[in-house]
Amino acid sequence: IEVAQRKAVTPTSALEQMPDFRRPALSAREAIQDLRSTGIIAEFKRKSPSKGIINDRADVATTTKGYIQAGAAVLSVLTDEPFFGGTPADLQAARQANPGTPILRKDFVIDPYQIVEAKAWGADLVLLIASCLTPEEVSEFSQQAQDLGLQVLLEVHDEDELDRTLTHTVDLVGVNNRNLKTFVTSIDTSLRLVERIPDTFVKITESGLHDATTMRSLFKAGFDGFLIGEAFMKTADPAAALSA
Ligand code: IGP
Repeated sequence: IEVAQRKAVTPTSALEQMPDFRRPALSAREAIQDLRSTGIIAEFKRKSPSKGIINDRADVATTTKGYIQAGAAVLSVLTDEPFFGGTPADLQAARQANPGTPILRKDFVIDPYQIVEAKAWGADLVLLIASCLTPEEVSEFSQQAQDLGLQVLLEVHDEDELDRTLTHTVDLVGVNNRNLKTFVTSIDTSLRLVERIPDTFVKITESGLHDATTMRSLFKAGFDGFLIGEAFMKTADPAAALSA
């Protein structure tokens, strides 16, 4: 319903007229694989279904700029309002404040229109969640993203999702440590799935990451990148939490 409403107000043709639609997208793949990269994808997230309000004071421009100064390679900005309190304006503000950094539009993409939105709002990559999509949708949507110059992060939580949906038009594969039904996070999910992801994909471990020891063992297991939100956002100064 939400997407349908936005489509009625701003048709695809209007999105295509927005200035950022023409901006060449930045490569998250390269930003993460760079030898000097920390591999950290730092997320701006106000609230979540599992934790309730995480941070309702942080400013998106200040926080995301601070993340980059503290060493983040890529930014992730929630645009889902009902569950995560994010908005399109958050993504646009992060884009403006960080012209040189790849940004992920973090949302539940279920309609190709949302991929055009992502491009028009200044994103460089989009999230596709395997558990929300058919294999046909994953390949269709990732092809469309590629046509727009956007990269794709495919999120999986188990072997079956990975085997069913992985396709060559995906750039990065993220293993979500959080079970979206029970909200329980377990690093073992990442450790189990990493060897099943072919080396042609950049490998990201997502959710529930809080300490350097865990990140080191995930790096050793083969992960290139780390998607972290709550550990930073739950503090008064999220960027300072990243540098610490
Ligand atoms: C970040 P955490 O536990 O560090 O805040 O997790 C990120 O992985 C999480 O926000 C997330 C997410 C999602 C949010 C992973 N997949 C899908 C919304 C939709």
